[in-house]
Amino acid sequence: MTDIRALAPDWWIDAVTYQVYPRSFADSDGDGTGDLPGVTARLAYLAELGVDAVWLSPFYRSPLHDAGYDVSDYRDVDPRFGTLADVDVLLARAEELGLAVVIDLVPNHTSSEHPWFQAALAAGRGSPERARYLFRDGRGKDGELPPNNWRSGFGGPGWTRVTEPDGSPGQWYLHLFDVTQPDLDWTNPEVAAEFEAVLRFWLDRGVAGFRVDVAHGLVKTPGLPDLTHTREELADLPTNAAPMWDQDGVQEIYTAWRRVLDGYGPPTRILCAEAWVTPPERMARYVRPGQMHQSFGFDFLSSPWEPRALRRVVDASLESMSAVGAPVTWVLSNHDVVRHASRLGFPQPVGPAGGIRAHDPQPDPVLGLRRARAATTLMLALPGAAYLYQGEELGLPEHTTLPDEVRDDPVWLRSGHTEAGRDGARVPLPWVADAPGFGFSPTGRTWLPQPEAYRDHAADAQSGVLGSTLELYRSLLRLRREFRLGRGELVWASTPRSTVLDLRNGDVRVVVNLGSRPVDLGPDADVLVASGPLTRNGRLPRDTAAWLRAGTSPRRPA
Ligand code: TEU
Repeated sequence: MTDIRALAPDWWIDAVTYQVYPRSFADSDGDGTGDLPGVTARLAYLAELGVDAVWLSPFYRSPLHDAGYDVSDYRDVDPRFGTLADVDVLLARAEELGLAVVIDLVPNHTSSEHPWFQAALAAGRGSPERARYLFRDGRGKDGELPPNNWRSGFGGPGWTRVTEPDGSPGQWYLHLFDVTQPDLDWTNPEVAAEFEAVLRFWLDRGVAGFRVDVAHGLVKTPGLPDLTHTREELADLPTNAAPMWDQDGVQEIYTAWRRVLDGYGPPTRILCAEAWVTPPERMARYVRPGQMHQSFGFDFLSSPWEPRALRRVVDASLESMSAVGAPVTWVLSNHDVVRHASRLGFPQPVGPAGGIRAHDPQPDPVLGLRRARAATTLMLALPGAAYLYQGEELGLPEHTTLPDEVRDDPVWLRSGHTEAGRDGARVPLPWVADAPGFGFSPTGRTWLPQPEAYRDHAADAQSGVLGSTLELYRSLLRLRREFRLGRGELVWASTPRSTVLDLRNGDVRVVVNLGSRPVDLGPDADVLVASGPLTRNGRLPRDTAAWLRAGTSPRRPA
């Protein structure tokens, strides 16, 4: 089994973790779907990029109705992604390269093809098999109405009625996501015991931790009461105003998991919460002492490209996390949101969700990439940990013109084809500009078509090219490590109302120009790295960020 003892004991505090979405990272066997041997073959690229860890999105056995977030066997690999032996090879290679490997854990729901759910269907009402999930009788005269008014996050009702073994119309089961993702009942000790065993199964194999899917959803308000707020009201309320999200009991589950993980360290095996929770003080509850280690800072990801908003989010994130002694975990992109090189390419701020279709207003790719590079340059200068999403180091835009008929995200289906969904962020990566499928697979097959624009973004077209996004990321990661920025402390030099963010982290000064005019960096500015070229007279253009050696004289306050 893999030995990860070479990692620093507290490697995760300032780690930069690269999210691999296995289906779309690299395909080794030519079937057009990425796989684990494909990942292993490219781990050296990630080590060279300069990240500390890799997070793998699910590769478990799954019917892939939600791209693997519908798990039918938590202890096996889906044949499309490889085998358990491939996991071992991957972990061994990662260890050689000094990379920690974090895997995805999906505890809120299983696949409807999981043996537990199949057994629940067969066993009928009132059985212990049903008690692992949230089966309820319907309302109405004959139980023909769902037990409550909850909706699925993907669209449509949150409940589906089953046919009982005798053929009669039966109970309903809850699914906060797709119909093929029945929610587990976390008040059932059998569920808790099973997941502790799953944790151990993977920890024993040598993983360095888990990203916990929908970490804020496992506990529901007892009695499953109706949701009494409208969508519009909920937008302004704390997340826990909804009876299915961020309920108080949820942290008890993680306290128990933490004990399991602590039995394996050092180095620390981590838990990272995927919890879309506001306000930040509630989010901080997930990373109090004795609970999880990290929780994605989605407020930063969701912030408009606007100086005051960014500063507020950065401050609020640092404050709320430091109050519980946890680092902030910064992130700008993942497989669920519009890639930041496109999200930031609209003149008006747009939210991270939804997806973009061919007939929608299109982002400006030049503006988007320029801002994305500046945003990453800011993010990687901030104290704490950070996550990168595969392809962002290539400056990849979202695929915004995917033909509707190839869309695979259940969001597209369940929203009644009103929301594009997340496929545009999940397109196979371009590795080689002049190869079929841009080198994603040896046959050129790709499970989603790649846009022609990906040619210019191919890794081989950027490697060694001065000014490329790939080289920018490499420089940022090298300098971040050298100056220990993840362990530093942020001190603002600019005023809160300034259109320029000017801050200091240890020996590095960071300037981000969000105003309209180029900014003078001072007479002896020593620029370590910049997200884009400076003007001819050495000024920092709009939507550009730079790291400078601190100590150079400050610019006139903006
Ligand atoms: O996402 C959970 C989540 O809370 C949502 O933001 C989700 O992205 C949104 O509803 C999409 O419109 C996690 C995974 O990251 C996502 O890929 C899965 O689909 C989801 O859980 C269900 O497992």
